[in-house]
Amino acid sequence: MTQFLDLGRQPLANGFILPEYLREEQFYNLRVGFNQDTKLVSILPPFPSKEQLFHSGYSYRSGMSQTMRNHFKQAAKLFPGPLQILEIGSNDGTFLQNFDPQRISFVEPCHNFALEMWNKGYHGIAKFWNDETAEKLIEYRGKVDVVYSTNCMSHIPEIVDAFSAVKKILAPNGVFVFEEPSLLEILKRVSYDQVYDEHAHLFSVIALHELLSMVGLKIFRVDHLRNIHGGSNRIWACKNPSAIEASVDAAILEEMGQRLHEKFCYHIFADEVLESKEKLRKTLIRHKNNGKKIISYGATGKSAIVFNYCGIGPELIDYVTDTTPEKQGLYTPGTHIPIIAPKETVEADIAFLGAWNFEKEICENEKEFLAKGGKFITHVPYVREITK
Ligand code: JHZ
Repeated sequence: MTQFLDLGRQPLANGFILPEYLREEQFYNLRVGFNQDTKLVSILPPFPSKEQLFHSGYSYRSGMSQTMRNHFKQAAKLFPGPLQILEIGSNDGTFLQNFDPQRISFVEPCHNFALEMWNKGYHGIAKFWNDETAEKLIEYRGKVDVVYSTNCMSHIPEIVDAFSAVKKILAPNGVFVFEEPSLLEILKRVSYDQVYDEHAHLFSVIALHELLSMVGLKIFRVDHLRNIHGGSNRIWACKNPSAIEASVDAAILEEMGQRLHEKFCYHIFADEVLESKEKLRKTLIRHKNNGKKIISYGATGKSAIVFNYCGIGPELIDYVTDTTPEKQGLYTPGTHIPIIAPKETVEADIAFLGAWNFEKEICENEKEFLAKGGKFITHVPYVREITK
């Protein structure tokens, strides 16, 4: 592994915290490396354990935006008819709820979410995804036609074992479909805040091709989801594809064209990250010195990384708004900015877009703020101001 990026001392990205627990807050050093053999980009140990990250107090809900609710509704249409589906990492059930409980089961390590799904009549296990969990599910419900997973595989450090367990639970003609942020898009957009403790890996199609082959799965289709979480890939893989679609070679060739298989390109990225940090800090400080009131929009895991890496705290940002009830009343990890429920309209001169991946939806909802001269600031794909 070659280290190419050091994002410094970081708290748990989703470690929203109460003031009385600030002394117990945990930190680690967030470093990222490139594996020359597999071409995989991963965070470097030591990092927090999966039990520290995913537990019954986990507060991220995938259904908190219209964009994702619509996305999962559309995605569910990909699997019509009587197919038996397993969703790995079902979170708050935004995808799963589009199906009859007879057709779908789930694996979700956060008990708070598993409980919600059980209460709605869905079958599933509140465990981490691994070989043992796959065995248990096979015992209860047999093999499945589809394994679907979004923003979960990249969260599993033992990724080859996770893929191998997927292969085990797939019926002979079963299909594995999973969505993850695209490493190519992360590099293009300098969205370094997609790197954090929960994201053990950032996947290129090149690396996925390699890793899935190791367990006997082949990619036969790649969909680019340009507007999902800053640009994601939906990967389709199975044991014996009858045909490989042109999208697979096209994706790999595009990534090779951008040199994602060579460590050099990651060093360039690291320089761009540093530049982004300096520009963002300067921009916010300039506005603050000019007497502007700045808040942040969306208490995201991503903004935890930006704030801690760039040294942005309560001296610059008055508060953060977030629609997730579980996050309101807490403080941002590491930087301790209060999180509150959103107001009717943004009450500030400037709002940093913590949830920049929902820029379109947020600008649409906050037309009044923009019309009154309010500005959003984001660092993706470069530090810029969004005005009316
Ligand atoms: P959002 C999480 O990352 C964690 P985060 C995780 N590791 C992962 O992989 C990705 O998701 C997929 C709020 N919001 O999706 C809701 C508003 O307040 O960017 C959410 O708390 N107002 C599993 O945390 C947050 O912003 C709004 O209008 O970086 C968005 O979080 C909208 C649209 C959202 O994920």
